[in-house]
Amino acid sequence: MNSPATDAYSEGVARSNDEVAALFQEYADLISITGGDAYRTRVYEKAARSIGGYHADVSTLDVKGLQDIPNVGKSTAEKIVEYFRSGSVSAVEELRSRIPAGVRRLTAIPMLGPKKACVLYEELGISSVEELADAIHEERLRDLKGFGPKTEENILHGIELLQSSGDRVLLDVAMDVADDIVTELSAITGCLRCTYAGSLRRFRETIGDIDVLAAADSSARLMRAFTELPYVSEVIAHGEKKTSIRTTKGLSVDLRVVPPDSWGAALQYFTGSKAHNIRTRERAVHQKLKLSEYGLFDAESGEKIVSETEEEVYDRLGLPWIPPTLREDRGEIEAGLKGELPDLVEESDIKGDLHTHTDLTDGLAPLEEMIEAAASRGYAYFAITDHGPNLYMQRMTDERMLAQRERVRALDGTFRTRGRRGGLRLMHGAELNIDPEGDVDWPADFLSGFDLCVASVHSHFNQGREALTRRLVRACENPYVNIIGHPTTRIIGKRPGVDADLDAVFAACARTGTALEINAHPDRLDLRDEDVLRARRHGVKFAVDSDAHAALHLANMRYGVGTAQRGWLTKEDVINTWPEARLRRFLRKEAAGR
Ligand code: DGT
Ligand code: CA
Ligand code: CA
Ligand code: ZN
Repeated sequence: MNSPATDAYSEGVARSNDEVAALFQEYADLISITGGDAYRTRVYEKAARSIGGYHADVSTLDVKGLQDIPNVGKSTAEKIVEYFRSGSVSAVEELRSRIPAGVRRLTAIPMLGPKKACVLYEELGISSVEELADAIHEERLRDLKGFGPKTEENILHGIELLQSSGDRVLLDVAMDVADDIVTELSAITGCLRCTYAGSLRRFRETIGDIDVLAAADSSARLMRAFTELPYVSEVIAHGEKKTSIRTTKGLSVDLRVVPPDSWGAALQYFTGSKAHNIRTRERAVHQKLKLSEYGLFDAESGEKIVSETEEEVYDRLGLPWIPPTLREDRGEIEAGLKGELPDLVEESDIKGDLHTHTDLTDGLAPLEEMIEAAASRGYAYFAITDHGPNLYMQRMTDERMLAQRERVRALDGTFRTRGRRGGLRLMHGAELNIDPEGDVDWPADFLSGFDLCVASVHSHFNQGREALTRRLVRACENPYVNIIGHPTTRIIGKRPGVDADLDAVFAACARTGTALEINAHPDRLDLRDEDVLRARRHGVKFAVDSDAHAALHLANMRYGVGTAQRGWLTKEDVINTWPEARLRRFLRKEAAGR
């Protein structure tokens, strides 16, 4: 396993171990607050202390290795593995969900544990973040036992962190709800059109609220159906033009119903972004038009101009139709005027997935099931890239990897797919772990046997900018590393990306013929849109991958493609839209420097 003595006191160790220690301390608190067994509370408190003080990075250990830590038993070890795999522990989440809403609102603050939250709730009646901020400013916390000026400062910092991420939800969470609402409303008699607009249609990585738009001659029926959806917990506003609800999960949804002849203008308006709309409205003014949520009008006569489609609206403004994922005022208006909008990559262009896992390591599905799912998506090729031996818990060996390769070779071409006449083409790869020095799991002679290698950072996120940059650049320089997986390792709303000189990494990718991944997992979307835009200017190629750990996850590809579009990428930029022969040439890395 990967815990050489040199790692022992690096910042990375401290950080992973502290994270886990804090989590188990919280778990212990939660057990005690929810009236759990005092013995279990002590078990997790002791585990928290041992982990905080342990010499090796817990994120690099497997269940067995973790049990070598004093006070860590099998079930604690499994929770640690779960944490590093998924970013959370279901048992902890379950208890979190059982404490009073007031306390829960407070524990959303990153620096505030449930014990302190309970004290604040019970002693001062504080049940919201705003009330807490007020109480701190009024210095009302200082009299409480266990609170001092330092605690106040920590909490204020936590409130800042919380407010910067806001009440937003991940793209896939909003998408699932929106897809369902659109399906339900579309089935109502009189509904002529229905779709989601807003940030969701633009595929932003997080969503503030869902904006659904429908066209109908009369809105009453639609509005009623909307408020009667089974997961509506509250009707915030109920009107003829607009109705707002909150779902049981706390998500707000606006439904607007417009007459069919203003569908195009309304869709354009409510898709946004606000910044893009300000620009389109300026264009409208120039054309003596008025563009608003109510439609497109002649500015002088006030006469409504029929605008059944967005194309008509943009055309009136002297622009080609602009794809929603570009509507952020990042140069799309200028590009549109010059006829230079990119021909964006689309999900249907994707010929295969180049980063996926099976149950040989931490995936849930057997090899055949993953391949079957890939074939049913109509892919032409598909890569299996289980973890190498250097990553915690993976139990990978040379023999296991080679045995998998034989199975992959035997199944090559045997699954029928829309994408390729001779059946789905399989590639055998690996996801290597980039260690703190930038080295990967195997020596060259073993690596040369893979069709492709993804290499990713999975620990030691806090090495410092220079070390992290060198580490990623060294990985690019490895002739067997084809794709840098989830390049910044961020987890949206939970873990910031590593502090590396990304421009140096992008330049190294371009120079060495190494692709950057756009990891399509909605928790990651890494690289993010803005970094994609920057990397693209370096001439980097990209791989949009699901990093699926189960067959269902292959469908996350849509979020990766959305992110690629937000980074202005075309088919040419994305290696897994290329025909197999061209992809294989790229994977040989020979042409690097061309
Ligand atoms: P979100 O909900 O925070 O994820 O982001 P959006 O973009 O969905 O924003 P939202 O829900 O406030 O509004 C939906 C769209 O409506 C927005 O993208 C553009 C349009 N819109 C809203 N308010 C304004 C405004 O004050 N001016 C203009 N021009 N457009 C607006
Ligand atoms: Ca919205
Ligand atoms: Ca809205
Ligand atoms: Zn992976």
